[in-house]
Amino acid sequence: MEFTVLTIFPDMFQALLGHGIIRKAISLKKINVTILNIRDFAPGPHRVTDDTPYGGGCGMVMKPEPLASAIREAKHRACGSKTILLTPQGRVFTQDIARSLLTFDGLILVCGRYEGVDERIRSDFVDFEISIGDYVLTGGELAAMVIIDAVTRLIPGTLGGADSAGKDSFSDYLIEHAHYTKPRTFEGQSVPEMLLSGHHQEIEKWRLESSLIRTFLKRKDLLERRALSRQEIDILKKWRFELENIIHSQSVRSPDTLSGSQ
Ligand code: 4HQ
Repeated sequence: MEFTVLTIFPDMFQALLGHGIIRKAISLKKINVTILNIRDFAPGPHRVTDDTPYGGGCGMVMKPEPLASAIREAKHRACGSKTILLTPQGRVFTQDIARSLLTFDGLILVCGRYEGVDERIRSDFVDFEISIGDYVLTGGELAAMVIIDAVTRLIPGTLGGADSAGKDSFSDYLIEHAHYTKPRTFEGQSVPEMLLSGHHQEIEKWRLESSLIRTFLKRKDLLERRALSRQEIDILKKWRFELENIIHSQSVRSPDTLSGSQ
C-alpha cells in the first residue's frame, strides 16, 4: 500500500512512522509512506498556504493552488491512488471502511488546517471525505495517522500472529474477551481458574462467553448487528436463565419490592 500524505506539518508523522508495527511494515515494504509538504507547492518567497475567506469572517482557508499542485504531484507519483480529505463532514471511519480502503493500491491523504480547504478542492480533487469521529481537531494530521494505522495492520504479514487482525473487536461485531498475563495474583485479584486449566476447548468457550457478555454490557449496538451462531445464542440464553433465577428468588423473598413505586 502506497500512502501519500499532504500536510503543512510533516514532522508530526515521525511519531507514527518511527515506531512499532508501522515502522516494521515500512521496513518490510508492506507499505510506503511519502510525506509531501504543501508549503513546497506554494509560490513566492513566503510560500503562503492560507488566505482570508471570501465573504469575511474569522479564521483562514487553505488556498486551492498549492493543494491542487500537491495532489497532482501525489497522483503522478502514485497513479491509481484514491484521494481522501480528512474532515468532520466525511463518512465516519469504521473497521469496515478500513477494510475497503485496503483494496486500493494507494491513498493520498489530504490534511487541512485552519477552517479547512477551499471548496473547489473538495469538489474537483477529492474522491472520498472521511471523518475519524464527531469531534473537532486542529488539523487532519491525526486523522490521517489513524487511517494509516488502521489500514496497515490489516495487511497480511504486518501483525505478529497468523490472523491477529481477524480476532479483533469490530471485525465481527464482538469486543474482545478479557486478557490476563503474569503474575497469577495482582493486588489481590486472581486470574480466572479456567485460563490456567490448559483445556484449550474450554478456554475458547470461556473467551467467547467473555466476549459476548462484555459486548452486551458495553456495546449493545454492536451485538445487535452480529449474526449470532447457535452456540452464542445458547450462551446468551444461559445468562438470561441465570438472571431470571436471581430475579425470581428476589420476588419470592420480598414481594413488596416488586409492587412498590419502581
Ligand atoms: N478536522 N476527522 C481538518 C477534523 C477531522 C475529524 C477539523 C479536519 C479541522 C481543518 N478530520 N480541519 N474529526 O476534526 O477528520
